[in-house]
Amino acid sequence: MPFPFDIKATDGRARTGVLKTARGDIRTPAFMPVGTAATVKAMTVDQVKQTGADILLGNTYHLMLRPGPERMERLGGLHKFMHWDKPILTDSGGFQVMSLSGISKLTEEAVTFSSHIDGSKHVLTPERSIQIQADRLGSDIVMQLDECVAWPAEEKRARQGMELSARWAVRSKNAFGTRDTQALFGIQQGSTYENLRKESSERLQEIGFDGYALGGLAVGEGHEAMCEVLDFAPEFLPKDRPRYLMGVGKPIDLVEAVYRGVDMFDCVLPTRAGRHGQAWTWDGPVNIKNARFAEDESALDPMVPCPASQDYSRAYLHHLIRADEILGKILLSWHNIAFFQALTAAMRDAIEKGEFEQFRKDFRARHIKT
Ligand code: PRF
Repeated sequence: MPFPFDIKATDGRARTGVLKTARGDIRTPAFMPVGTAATVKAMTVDQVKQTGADILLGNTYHLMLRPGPERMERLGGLHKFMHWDKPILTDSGGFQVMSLSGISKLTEEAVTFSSHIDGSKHVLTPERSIQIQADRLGSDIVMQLDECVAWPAEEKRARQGMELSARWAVRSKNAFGTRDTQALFGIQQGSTYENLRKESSERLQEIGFDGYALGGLAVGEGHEAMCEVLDFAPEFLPKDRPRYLMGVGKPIDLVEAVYRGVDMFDCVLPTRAGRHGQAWTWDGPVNIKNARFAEDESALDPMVPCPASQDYSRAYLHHLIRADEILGKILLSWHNIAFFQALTAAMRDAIEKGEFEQFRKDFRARHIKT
């Protein structure tokens, strides 16, 4: 294994640990800010670092279209390009093809799609995705190419996607080989079906990965249905390797997934919501555009260790967002990323103290408005 994963404490199914990479430690549970186009939107890497983020997520799909993988390699790779020296995990591209690109064609061999930027045609095979992530971008954690089946899916369709993903897992592993300073994660699929999630996990473990992701969730099934899948799906994966729930989620999703044994997350929510004037706090989401903040001189959250959360009044943020000022988007993105980092830090702390059950109860009581 290139990266040791030391589990420091467990509390029920929840765990806290450290994934040790060549570019630094990742404390789990971990939230990875999304840096789709070689930038965490509206933030400098120094700001992102200040929030306590140990790792960023990058996207094969976006970077292969612009600036292009070979150019990126000539420029020294993604870390150097964006001036981020900590770990980067890259997603493999298939999911973004399905959600963003024009007409796409999926075969046993590859996914063919047209760019959402200029309509140009591109092909992504499991092997090409590995090459782009590992060799061109220089990603620390590489994801296999998979197929995320839309929800709802009949069992037959869900099985197809799971089986294709399992065959692509073999090809991804063969293309990746074994490396000392880079890790490869497999992706469990199977929609909401327990038997498929189990079979998917078995097939992935036979191949052997450095970590395992749960894909195909948060695709419209809703919080309760996702939790029902998480009641069984993480348990099928090895206890001694990190488990990553892809594209999730809201703070309550993170808490409930950690409760069920998940270690890593990524989501555009904090930055995207921030750009639209939504601030996430311990008391739930707040729409800063709301008239009730027009003369509110309190900070967003004095307890979140971030200048954006402590140093500016809600009245000022309200004004900036209403006036569509760039600084409004910057400050709310910064605060939201800092809040998500504060949340994962608080979960790690609660697990270490053996108090996660109480943390979860308190969090729900305070965060969810009835
Ligand atoms: N597969 C990949 N990336 C993803 C997903 C998936 O299933 C999801 C689903 N929430 C988000 N990002 N490769």
